[in-house]
Amino acid sequence: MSETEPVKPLLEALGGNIRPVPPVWLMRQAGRYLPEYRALRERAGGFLDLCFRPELAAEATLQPVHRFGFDAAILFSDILVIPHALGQRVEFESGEGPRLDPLADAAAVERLRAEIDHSVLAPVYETVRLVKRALPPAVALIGFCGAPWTVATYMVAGRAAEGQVPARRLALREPATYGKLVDRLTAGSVEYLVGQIRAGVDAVQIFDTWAGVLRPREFDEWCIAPVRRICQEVRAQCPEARIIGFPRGAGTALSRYVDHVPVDAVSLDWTIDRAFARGQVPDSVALQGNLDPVALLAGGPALDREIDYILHAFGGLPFIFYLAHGILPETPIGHVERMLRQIRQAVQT
Ligand code: 1CP
Repeated sequence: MSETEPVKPLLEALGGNIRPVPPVWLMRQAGRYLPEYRALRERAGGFLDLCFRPELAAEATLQPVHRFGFDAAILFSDILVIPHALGQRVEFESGEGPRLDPLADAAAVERLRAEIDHSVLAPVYETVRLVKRALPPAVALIGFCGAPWTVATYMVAGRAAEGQVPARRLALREPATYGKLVDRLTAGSVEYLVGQIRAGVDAVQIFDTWAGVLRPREFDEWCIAPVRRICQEVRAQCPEARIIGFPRGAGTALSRYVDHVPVDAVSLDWTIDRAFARGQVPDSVALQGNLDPVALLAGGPALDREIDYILHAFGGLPFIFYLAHGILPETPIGHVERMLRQIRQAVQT
């Protein structure tokens, strides 16, 4: 690496190198716990307006990096921009989460666009270019998409649904219709990730937030198979792509995931036993995780202890310190500062 290219600790870890101080970032690090985000959100109007206005989305992306000095920025967008780009109506009601026109049957799936509309996503790529120009050189930019199963759960139910019953019922009753939906999501996600990578993101994460509700066979067919295809097809177009998988709630299926999905790192949720996870994942795959967002919310000795456990459990491995799910809006900023101090001091002394 030349002198003009400073080391990005996050990319070092993804490349299998062990860092004395692990790189750190948080899921949903831009968000309502930050007063500057709340102010920006008010200026933007709707949530999708914020996602599709590059200057504002770039500002949201940069806010947590400027405030805390994280080792990575995550592109400010949402997994539901893909259904939007496939022609489904997507809205965000404030405080209520996403609302989509549910895909009730085969005809509704047929009515989706066959391919994503790139003009809808063009502003996201512009955000990537703006952020890249403004980021400190050692900070990596992470792009992302939702995994087909998780995105399908919102498309079929039209909202967050307990147990993801509507999507599972559709997949079981009408496998051909579900298969068609997943094929479109898979192809659209490949194009979307390639677009982000070409615009300049350093790595991408594939969020499978609802993988944990699946039976083993479903996990293999609905989580592993399409995400494997996404990774293979992205790598065919961008051989240098760095990919992080997040099969939330994979539990004992973690080893099947890392055996079959060609990821550089796997993100762990906070329910998994850390020694078990270490045993399941080969040395060639970095680990990312797995602070419980409630420990970060609680703060104090409970937070300090959790951080110590994590640093101890994943010491000596290529590892990225990460919040295992989205930061809770009521989390005090002081807890995030305390966490960073502890991670960066503990290992240096
Ligand atoms: O009111 C607001 O400002 C909207 C809250 C919000 C934010 C800040 C939503 C709505 N999305 C986002 C941004 C977002 N979403 C990011 C980028 C910002 C960052 O991380 O700093 C990312 C990576 C996501 C990804 C996302 N969206 C996921 C996967 C990760 C996860 O949370 O498991 C999922 C499931 C979504 C859907 C979604 N979008 C928004 C909400 C509230 C939800 C969850 C709905 C639910 O199931 O309850």
